[in-house]
Amino acid sequence: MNLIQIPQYRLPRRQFLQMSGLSGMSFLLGGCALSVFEGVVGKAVEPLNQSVEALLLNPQKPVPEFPKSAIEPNGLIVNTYGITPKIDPKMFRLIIDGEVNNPLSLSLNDIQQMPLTSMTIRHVCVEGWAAIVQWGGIRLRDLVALAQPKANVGYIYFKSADGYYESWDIASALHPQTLMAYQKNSQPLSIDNGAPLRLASPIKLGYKQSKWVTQITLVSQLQRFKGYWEDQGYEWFAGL
Ligand SMILES: Nc1nc2c(c(=O)[nH]1)N[C@H]1C(S)=C(S)[C@@H](COP(=O)(O)O)O[C@H]1N2
Ligand SMILES: [Mo]
Repeated sequence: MNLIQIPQYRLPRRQFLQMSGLSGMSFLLGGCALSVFEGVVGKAVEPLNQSVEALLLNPQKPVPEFPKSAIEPNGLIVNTYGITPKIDPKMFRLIIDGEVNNPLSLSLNDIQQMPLTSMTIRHVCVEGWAAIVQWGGIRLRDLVALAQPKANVGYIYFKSADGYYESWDIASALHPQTLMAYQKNSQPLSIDNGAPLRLASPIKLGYKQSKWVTQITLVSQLQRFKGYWEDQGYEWFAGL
């Protein structure tokens, strides 16, 4: 393995937002602010070409979290584009496949045996609302490591039981606070919020955070279909 020291690619943008006084304001401004940011810093937020091995060996810096006292118990507004799927937790399997040496089919029990990570973060919906939520689940990076990704992996697709689909850059997917969550505010996740398993991360807008995830596919290239909202014109990277 040819390992080089990877710079923290998110840092310049965070510094920019802090310096410009825009940090924390962006979520209030909704979609327009995002396109302004795109114009100003858009290129800076695209991930550098970091190898999957380097990202697994050198975790990125975590984003500061909120204290538990900041949780807004009813803050998260259910936002589902279509019909809410009903998944029998006993029948549920999470498939991890694609460019991996060890494809996986995991039960909910398998997933809940893995180390539980809890984080209190802000969920930001592009429609102009935000909420501080606590999520509990497993780190996506631990799942990806178990599947043994091939060196050419650069992107990751998420398929959901309601037909929703998403794609992320591998650096964001392997961020230590990108979780496959099965708890919200210390309770089992509700069906409306994505049970049995959903994405949760402080580094991406709400629409990147797929609910009812049943399949995770690692790929080398971004495909023609990028995501349910992205394919209707929403920004793909959607970083916070
Ligand atoms: N499968 C699926 N995941 C989804 C969505 C959806 O419609 N289907 N909506 C997204 C949007 S736009 C947001 S803001 C969050 C909302 O999560 P919540 O419904 O748990 O509040 O889920 C995201 N994940
Ligand atoms: Mo959203």
